[in-house]
Amino acid sequence: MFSNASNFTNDVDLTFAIIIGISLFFLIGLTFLMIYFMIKYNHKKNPVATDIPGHMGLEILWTVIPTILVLVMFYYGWAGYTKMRTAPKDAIQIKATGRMWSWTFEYENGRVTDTLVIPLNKAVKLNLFSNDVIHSLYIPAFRVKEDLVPGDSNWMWFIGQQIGSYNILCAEYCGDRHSYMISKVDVLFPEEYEKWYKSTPKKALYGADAGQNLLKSNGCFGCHSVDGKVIAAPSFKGIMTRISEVKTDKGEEAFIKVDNAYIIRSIEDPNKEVVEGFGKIMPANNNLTEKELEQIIDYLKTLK
Ligand SMILES: [Cu+2]
Repeated sequence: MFSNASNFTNDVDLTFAIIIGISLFFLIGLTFLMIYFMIKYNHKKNPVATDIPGHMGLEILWTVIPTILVLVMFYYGWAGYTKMRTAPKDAIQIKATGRMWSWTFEYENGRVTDTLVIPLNKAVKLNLFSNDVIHSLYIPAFRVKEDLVPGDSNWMWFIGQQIGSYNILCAEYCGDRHSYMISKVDVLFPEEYEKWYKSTPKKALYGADAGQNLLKSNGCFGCHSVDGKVIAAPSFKGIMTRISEVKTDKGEEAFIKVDNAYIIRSIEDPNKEVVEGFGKIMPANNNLTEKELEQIIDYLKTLK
C-alpha cells in the first residue's frame, strides 16, 4: 500500500492514512446516526419533546475519546516531523538554490547542475536558498517539502531508497512561470553516482558548450528561450545582433546595441537596463568568472 521511495514515505503515508481513517469513520458514522435519529425521533412519532437531563458518563466519554484520537494523530505527526528535522551528520551536503523560475544544485566538489543526482540509500542534506522570492522545494514521491526564504537559509534531508527519476516541483506560488519550475531527482546506484560525481568537472568544459552548460546550470533557460519564443524575458535567439530598446534604472529610455559589455552588465546588474516590455525579475549573478562570461557570450553568438 505504501511507497518506499524515501525514508519518509512510510511515516507520512501512515500519518495521512490514520487521519483520513478517523475522519472517514466519523463522517460516515455521524451521517448515518443523523439520518437514523431524524427518522426515529420524528415529531410525528414523538409529538412531545422529551427533556433529557445531563449524563456524567457520556460527558466524560465524549471528552476522553476525542482527546485520545487527537493525541494519536499528534503522535504520528510529531514522530514523523522529528525524524525529518534531525539530519544525520554524515549526510551528503548539496546546496539547492531556487529562483524565478528554476532550480540549481551545487555539490561539494563545485559541480553545479539543474537536476538533482543522488546515490541510493545514502542520506542527502539539501541546504536551501532563494535568490528572489519564497519558493518551496517539493519532491512528492519522497513526501518532503520545505520553503526557501530569501535572506534566510533552510534545509531538508532524505534518503532515496529506490532507483528512479522523480519530480521536483515548486510548491509556493512565485510568479508567472511557477508551474514550470520543474526538475528531477535521479537516484543512482552508488557506483554510478560516484562516476557521475567525478565526471565532467565544470571547469573542464570549454567554448560554446561550456557557455550553454553555464546558462543551464544557472537556470537561465527558465525565462530565456533559444528559439525566439518569449517566455518571461527576451529570447537568446539572435541576441548578439539585436538593437534593444531599454529603460534604465533612472527611468530613461534608450536604444542599446547588444554587445559583450551589455551581456555582462545584464548578468551582473540586470535591473540597470531592462528591455522594454519586461519586468525587473532577473536576479543578479556576480559569481561568474571572466572566462565563464566569455564562454556564455561564445554560446550566445551561435544562436543566430
Ligand atoms: Cu517557485
